[in-house]
Order: sequence, then structure tokens, then C-alpha cells
Amino acid sequence: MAQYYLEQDTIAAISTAVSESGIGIIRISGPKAIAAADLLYRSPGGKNHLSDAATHTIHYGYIQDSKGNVIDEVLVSVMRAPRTYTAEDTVEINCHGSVIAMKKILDTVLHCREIPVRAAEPGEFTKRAFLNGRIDLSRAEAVMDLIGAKNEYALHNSVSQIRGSLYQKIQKLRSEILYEIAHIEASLDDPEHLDFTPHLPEFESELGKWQKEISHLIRTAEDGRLAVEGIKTVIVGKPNAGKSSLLNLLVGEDRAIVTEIAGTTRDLLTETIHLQGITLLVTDTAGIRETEDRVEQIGVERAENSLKEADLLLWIVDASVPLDQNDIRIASILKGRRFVILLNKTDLKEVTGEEDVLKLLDPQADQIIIPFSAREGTGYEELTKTLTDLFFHGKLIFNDEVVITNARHKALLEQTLESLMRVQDSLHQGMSEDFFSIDLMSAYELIGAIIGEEVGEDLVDEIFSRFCMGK
Ligand SMILES: Nc1nc2c(ncn2[C@@H]2O[C@H](COP(=O)(O)OP(=O)(O)OP(=O)(O)O)[C@@H](O)[C@H]2O)c(=O)[nH]1
Ligand SMILES: [Mg+2]
Repeated sequence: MAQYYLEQDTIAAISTAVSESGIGIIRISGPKAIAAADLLYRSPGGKNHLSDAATHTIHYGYIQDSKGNVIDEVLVSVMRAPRTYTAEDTVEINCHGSVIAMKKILDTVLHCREIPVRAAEPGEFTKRAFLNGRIDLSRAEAVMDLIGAKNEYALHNSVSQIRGSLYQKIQKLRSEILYEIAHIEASLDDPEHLDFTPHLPEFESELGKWQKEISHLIRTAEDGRLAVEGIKTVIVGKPNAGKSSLLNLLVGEDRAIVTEIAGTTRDLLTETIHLQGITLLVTDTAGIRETEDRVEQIGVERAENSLKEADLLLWIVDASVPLDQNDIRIASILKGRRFVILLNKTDLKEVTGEEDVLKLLDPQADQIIIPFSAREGTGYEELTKTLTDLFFHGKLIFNDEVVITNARHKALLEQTLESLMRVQDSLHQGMSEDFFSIDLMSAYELIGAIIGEEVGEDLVDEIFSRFCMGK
């Protein structure tokens, strides 16, 4: 673990949301945490003191201000170092969740003259856990992801990283790389007794194995991003096809205006939808057609622009009317993209069938078409299943694979892979060991930065400042 200055001061913050709630928690951490809390705490009989309390015990009583007025009735947890969240002495005051009471208690802790306690910065408790060596950086970052988790998948993934899944994987790779570095260095130091050459084939196979593992981790990042941030899904189709009706069906509420007038939707409307543990960011767009209406033209432009950034397109085709020029134009825009066709309004008499739509597409394409009715909800289940299969190959959700969800981790893995590729190049060019030992060392350092080895203080500050208050 890289060495950082150890914090000596005691810090405090409100750790729960600062809004009316069942309970509120004021957390104090640092060498003087227990003494500071003791000054404000009064047990029911007035005789018990927190300073005498055994570790990991809870105490009923009152918190009073400097003049001895009771602020609130509380339960105080006393946890002594090192088995605490921050690895320091920690006190948590559980009060009734009144915003005024929480603020007043915090204020009293911070303004106590005898014992200086300062307000914690955002993420500072978790930063201390990291600096005190209780958790590595990947776990600390997973704590932040857990707080911000927007779906079950994201939650599951961050819990797994908090439990050290990524850490273990990285540590294993590091120790294997370090072993080879040591081997090379030893042979450089003592060439008479230790020759690396006979070991080269084995080294090369190790190198290939690391590259494979790291490439695999990098590939999981795409699934990870989609799972955690949501799949950017754009609904396209000609006017009146039922795009806004589909959005409303997915959201389960009347968000978008639906009328029988073609050209109803003008602006983009994006809604977040949770389906079986995954998140979709679904955008409804204006129907694509040639139009003289200036406002509608802008809507069509916006629709076409939003398509460009989408992870997935849902093309709504109106089965109750014949295909026309607009459908042909849409089919050409969608060429080469990942899309699913919904043949909508199948509750009406079918004028356009699946074969008609397929004729507009590349005959090689293995296109998914789902008969649908936004009015009656037909095809909804098939759509859900198609989406989860498309993005998660039916396996990503809730298996134990380590998935990269953090952009910093992904970038470091990419750089590590580049260094390893340079090692391989040197190897193929028959360079001497000292050449590739430099790149091997940089791979070792880069991958170590994921778990917080070899990272500078600035980066540590920057990462933890993104946490919320009280964490
Ligand atoms: N019978 C039937 N009517 C539908 C279905 N889906 C939509 N409609 C009707 O078709 C009309 C157009 O629906 P919208 O959802 O506004 O269509 P849109 O694609 O958003 O249209 P624009 O915003 O104009 O591009 C409305 O009258 C809907 O009630 C369906 O599955 N079956
Ligand atoms: Mg619409």
C-alpha cells in the first residue's frame, strides 16, 4: 500500500439524508471521536460514560448542547479502532430524523471548545478507510457506485466489488507480473548463474494469458456501462406509427402526447425504464418524413441526430397501412445499426406484414421482427426478452463474473494492455530482457493504480471528493 500521511484530526458529518426521516445519523471518526461524543452524551441515570464503553456497543441516552439543554433522545454506537468503517475510533449518534435536531447535534459536536472536531469533506470517511489500509481503491469506488446504483444489476455489481472481487483479480495478475519482473531482474543481476533464455517460452505464454484476461475485462466494460448507466434506446418510425404509444406503454404512464394526427411529437422525450434489473433510457422522437412545417422539420432533424448516439434503435412500423417512402428512408438510415423492428397495430387489419418489411432490408441481416400492439400490450414480453438477450447474452445478470463499470479502471486496463503488447513486441524482435522489463514494470504499476497502489495524493483527493457528504 502506498504511504499517505495519516489523518490525526477528528471529523464529523450527518451521514443520512438531510431530510425528514425515521432516524438520522451523525457520524464522528478519529482519535477523539469517543471523547467528543462523551461531552454531549448523558445517560438516563447520568452515571454512564461513553469513554468507558466497550467496543461495538449501543447506548441509550440524550444529547445536550453546551448549556446542558437536551437536544434529542438518542442511541449512540461506540466502535473502537481498528474494526470500524474508517479503521479509526467511530461514534454514530442515532437521533430522531428531524433536520433541525441533526443539524443542531452536528453543530454542537463541531463547536465544542474542549475537543476540536472538524466537518468531514464529502467521501472523507471512505477516504480514511482507504488511507488506513482497510479497503483498496477499487472497493472504495464501489462504495460510491453502490450509493448511486440505479438498478439491481448495478447494486449487485458494486456489492461484489466491495467484497473484493475486482481487487482479487487485479492482485493475482500483479503478483504473477511481479514474479516475472523479479525473475528478469535476478537474471540481469547475476547472469552467470541465472539465465532467463530457457524460460522465454513459458514467459511468453504467461504474457499471452495476461493479455487475454485483461482484454476480457475491458470487454466487460461495455456491458457494464450499459447495465449501470442504462441502454440508450431511441424509438424511430414514420409519423403515426405508434412511437409515443410505445413509450407510454414502457413507462406505464401517459408521458408523451398521443393523437391520431400524424406529426404530433416534435421534441425528444427521454424516460428511464427498468426492465428485469436493467435500465433503458428510452427516447421518443418525431416521426420521420419530408415536411414543409418548420417546427416539424427541426423535430425530424433532432430525431435523426439522436439516432446516432443510440445503443439500440426500436423501429416502429405501422402494420395497418402500406409501407411508403418514409419507411424506405428509415430503413436506409438504420443500415448497419443494431435495431429491433416492432410491427405495430397488429390488433387492426394487417396491411403490411413481416415479409414486406424484410424486403426493405439487407437479405443477409438476421433481423428481429416482433408483432406488436402498443394499444393492447401484445409483444411486450417478447420485446423484454429480446432486449435482455441482446445486451446481456442472458448471462451477465447476477453471475459472478467481474465486470468493469468504472471508466478509470477501464482506461488503466487499456494502458496495461498496451504495455504488455510492447513487451510482446520486444520479445518477438529478440530484444534483451532489460528492454521488456521496463514495459513489464509499467504494466505492473498501471494495473496497480486500479486498486490504489502507486496513485498520487491528488488523484486520491479527486476520487473521494466525488462522494456524497457523510460517506
Ligand atoms: N389500433 C391501434 N392503434 C394504435 C396502436 N398504437 C398507436 N395507435 C394509435 O395510433 C395513433 C398514433 O399514435 P402515436 O403514439 O401518437 O404515434 P407516433 O408514432 O408517436 O406519431 P407522431 O408523434 O405523430 O410521429 C394514435 O391514435 C394511437 O392511439 C396500436 O397498437 N393499435
Ligand atoms: Mg409521437
